Amino acid sequence: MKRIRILHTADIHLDSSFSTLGVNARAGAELRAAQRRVFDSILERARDWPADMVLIAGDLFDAGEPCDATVAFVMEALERLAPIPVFIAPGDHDPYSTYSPYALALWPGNVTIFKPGGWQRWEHPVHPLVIHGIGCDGVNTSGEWFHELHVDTDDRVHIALAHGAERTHQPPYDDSFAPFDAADIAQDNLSYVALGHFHDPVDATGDATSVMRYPGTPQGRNFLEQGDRSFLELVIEHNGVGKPTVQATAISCADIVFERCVCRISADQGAPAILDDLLARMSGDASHRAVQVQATGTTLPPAYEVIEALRAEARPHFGYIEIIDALEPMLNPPPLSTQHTCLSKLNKAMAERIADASDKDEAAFEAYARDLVVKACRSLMLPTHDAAEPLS
Ligand SMILES: [Mn+2]
Repeated sequence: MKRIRILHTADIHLDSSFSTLGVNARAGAELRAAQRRVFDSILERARDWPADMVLIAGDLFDAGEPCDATVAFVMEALERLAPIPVFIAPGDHDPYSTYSPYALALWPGNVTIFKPGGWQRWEHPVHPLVIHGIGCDGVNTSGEWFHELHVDTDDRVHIALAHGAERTHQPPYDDSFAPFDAADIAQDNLSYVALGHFHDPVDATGDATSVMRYPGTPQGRNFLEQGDRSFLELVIEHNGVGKPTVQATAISCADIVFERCVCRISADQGAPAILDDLLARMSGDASHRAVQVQATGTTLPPAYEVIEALRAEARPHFGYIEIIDALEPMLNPPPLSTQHTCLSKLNKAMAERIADASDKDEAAFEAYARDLVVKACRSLMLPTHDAAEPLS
């Protein structure tokens, strides 16, 4: 019985800009550092397990021409892994082109980079094992190469490595680069297809005769990539007769976990208490959480100030935090609604404007204007106004 251990990862997207998150430079640098830590930890696991080989199914880099320091970081990390062989099939974000780092002659001897333009094969010098791989060229987006692999009918274990979108598992928010059907590549003597492109883990095997998996991105990059992330550990067992068995296990590895939560804001509960509540609700260490908080409740001064204070106080505790102001305007805040004062008349007029607003943004803007005036009147100009006798 021959047992082969393979580590399969993809879509690491080193050097992402994180610009769509709207993060500042410091947070962006921290998230990029997290991507590197995750990459290092995956290779450390490959060394300790130990894996017989590592497969990287594309989008190792976020762009075709990553910065030199990142390329050097990857080359050094992979060299430390020697003699464990590493196979890379460049993806649509980091295609194999003239100016790509993949075209450099500096890659360590244990690294094989598959080129575009046809399937290449790597035959193990000792074991009955063949790796078939192909890279993206940055131009061809058809996925036609998934039809073009022909695997020998022999007693060796055959594995394919490529980047593209299996049609039946295409998520609605992802682009459909290099679309193909599992049946296009599946064949009797192909044990495993190591795929990359989808950022959530996907088992695309379906009815196919070959096992096909996407490990997903090992480090989330935005709030569509929430929760823990993983890479795959594969154990392929082969006794030389019949089809080898493939067992795939997802191993958690995200350094910073993205998650969303809802937090009810009330002015009588100050920012420190809301922050304590938020920290208690985190599933892990807050400094390794990127959190998007939906702040709900009804606005009445000083609720805006609570959100502002919460933003400032929460920032040092979290890997990254954004607080979305989803407060609803309060049309008739007490005690204005029951009074007969200039301020209550102004509130009534503004409440009509808020109610008549054409959209949510305009309503929020009118409510904010109303709240500023109410607050200014109460704190500066008319300190006793709210104490006026209610209408009977
Ligand atoms: Mn991709």
